[in-house]
Amino acid sequence: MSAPVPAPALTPAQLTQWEEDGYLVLPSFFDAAETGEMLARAHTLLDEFDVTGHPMTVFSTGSDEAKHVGDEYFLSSGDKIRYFLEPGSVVDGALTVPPARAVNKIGHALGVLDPVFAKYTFHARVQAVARAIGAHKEPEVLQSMVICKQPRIGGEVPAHNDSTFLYTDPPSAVGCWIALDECTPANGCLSFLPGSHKTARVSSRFVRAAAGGTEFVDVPGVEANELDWDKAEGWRQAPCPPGTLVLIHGSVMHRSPPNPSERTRMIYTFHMIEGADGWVYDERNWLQPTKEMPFTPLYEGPSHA
Ligand SMILES: O=C(O)CCC(=O)C(=O)O
Repeated sequence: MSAPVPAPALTPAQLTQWEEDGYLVLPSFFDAAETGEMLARAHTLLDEFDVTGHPMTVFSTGSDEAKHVGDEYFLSSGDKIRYFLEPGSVVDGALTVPPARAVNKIGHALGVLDPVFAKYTFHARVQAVARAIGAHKEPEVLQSMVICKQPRIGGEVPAHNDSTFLYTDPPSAVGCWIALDECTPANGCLSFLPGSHKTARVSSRFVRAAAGGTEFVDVPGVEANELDWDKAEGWRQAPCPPGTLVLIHGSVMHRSPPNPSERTRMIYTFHMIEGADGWVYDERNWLQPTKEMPFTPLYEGPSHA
């Protein structure tokens, strides 16, 4: 008897939506037990956070270079599990809230180094969805992290597209964003500008500056985006329950507001780029693979976890 043919990971309607909108919301992608395991692990990591000796690196994402994170702790985090603080949690070099409440995000190799997050990053269902969208021949995983969006102090993520931050030539980034808590307009759910992946150019990229730190530089030959994306018509909120997987095209504009509410908005996210010949991820990018830990092929999984 021949083996049963597996059900397609995405329906034709979902694939059309992905192509039209540049993002796709897949509720119940992970069940309650799976999501609960990731959420519990994220809380354990927060509870284990010891601020002693921490350089007090805050994660801030303003497009103003002076405000963008770029110290050594950040730049060498691609093969580690490190804690970045909310700007609103540090005053005069000291925390104003308990350490577990001060963390903006934990990254950037969580999905490779942590067994729980590795299990779900390289899950057969994730691999099947990656095959279904067909964005990459040889997807490689990078920048895996928990984003906490803490109650009251969780900061804004301004409008951006991910290929600016995970630049390949040509652009190829895709985000896999997983809700671990209920995400609502009140606690800072994602919003998208549907279809903007077709019009937004990846005209700038976030790199290591020669003088140290980080900066945005123009991508040669690509006309700059002139639009103020925040003022564009058509932004759509994407509230979702825990267990939802949201696929994010590397060129689609998206953002999330601050979290003034009393409820945490915890998520886990990782990204993929094309690892096949013909796509270049160069040494200028802020996030660098290391000899010990090159970016991990999605269809192989880590040898480190
Ligand atoms: O979770 C958020 O609020 C922002 C995430 C995001 O922008 C990303 O993963 O590219």
